[in-house]
Amino acid sequence: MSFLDEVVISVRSGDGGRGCVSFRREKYIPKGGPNGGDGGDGGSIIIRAAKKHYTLTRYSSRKNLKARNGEPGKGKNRSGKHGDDLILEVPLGTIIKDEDTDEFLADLTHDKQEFLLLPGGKGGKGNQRFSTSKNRAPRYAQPGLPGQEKRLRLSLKFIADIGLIGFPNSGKSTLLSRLSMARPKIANYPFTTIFPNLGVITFDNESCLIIADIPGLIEGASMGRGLGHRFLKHIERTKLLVHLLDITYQTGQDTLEDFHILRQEMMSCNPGLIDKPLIVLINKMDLYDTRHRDLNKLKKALEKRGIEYLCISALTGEGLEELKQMIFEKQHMSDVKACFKN
Ligand SMILES: Nc1nc2c(ncn2[C@@H]2O[C@H](COP(=O)(O)OP(=O)(O)OP(=O)(O)O)[C@@H](O)[C@H]2O)c(=O)[nH]1
Ligand SMILES: [Mg+2]
Repeated sequence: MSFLDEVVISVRSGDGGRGCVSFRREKYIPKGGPNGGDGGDGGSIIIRAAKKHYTLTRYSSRKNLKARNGEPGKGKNRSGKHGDDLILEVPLGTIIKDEDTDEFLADLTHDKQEFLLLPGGKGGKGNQRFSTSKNRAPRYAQPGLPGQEKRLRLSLKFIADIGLIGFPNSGKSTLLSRLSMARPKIANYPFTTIFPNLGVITFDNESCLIIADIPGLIEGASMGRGLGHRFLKHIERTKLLVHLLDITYQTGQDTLEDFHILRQEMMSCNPGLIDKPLIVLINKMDLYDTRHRDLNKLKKALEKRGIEYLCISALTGEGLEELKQMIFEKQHMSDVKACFKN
């Protein structure tokens, strides 16, 4: 699987077709009037968001893209054909900027949302259009206008409702696979997930929320350690963060300290993340041994800070119905998108 969330491409809209210079030539009409048709307009460059895509990988080898030129006008007042538009499909959450000026152009957040990036060049007028009472036989027509070019930077920031975060191996992908139909890779070693995954949680088959699983974060992520903070941008637009803690985690520190370390890393990368509503999940409870005193300390500390938490096992499913209920209640009903199956 390949994943690409940032790419620079060059686009060019189509040239307008030339107008035609032509005169009627018919038997018994010696001096026919002008009948040169107009050139067709060049194709435009249009960007369209499509929910079937979730990476920009399709542009990894298509870096120079051009819409079709308009065809020249023809005799007998026939206009040239318009050039076909070039429609560039991108995943929801793609932000488009002019690479050379850094000007913001568009942020496509809804399925089928379109943005006209570069209009095609207008086709030139044929000589029939220039016929006047003084000049009944104009010998000129307009050239078509050229298309326009731009270098674009496409950057993807997922549109997800819920972001899963936690240390590597804490069970994020396992949880995603339990809550949705997504089948991310799961394994008992850190950094199994190297690219973000998306899944959809449905509630009674009527509404749904999009959940994003990102690669595990470690201490120093803000300085580029591990896979760094590169993928944190994919949870910037979420409304709720779900932070997984592994109750069996052995680092020499306690689980609570691990929690603070990651909060600190997130703070360094993007302070806005810290203000998002949060649910903490104490995961792998099926492995919990009552001799671990960590749990009570952890629960008390979270309670003291007013942080909502749940003890779960992503593996056995313990606590997951409660989690779904909690997520559902946390989202305002108006935020829960209707997700009609079709
Ligand atoms: N016993 C038990 N094992 C779990 C539980 N949740 C996850 N695991 C196991 O923990 C390991 C890591 O799970 P992943 O879901 O890949 O963890 P992750 O957080 O996505 O890890 P990275 O992608 O590396 O960040 C796997 O072997 C899972 O089977 C749980 O609740 N109980
Ligand atoms: Mg994972």
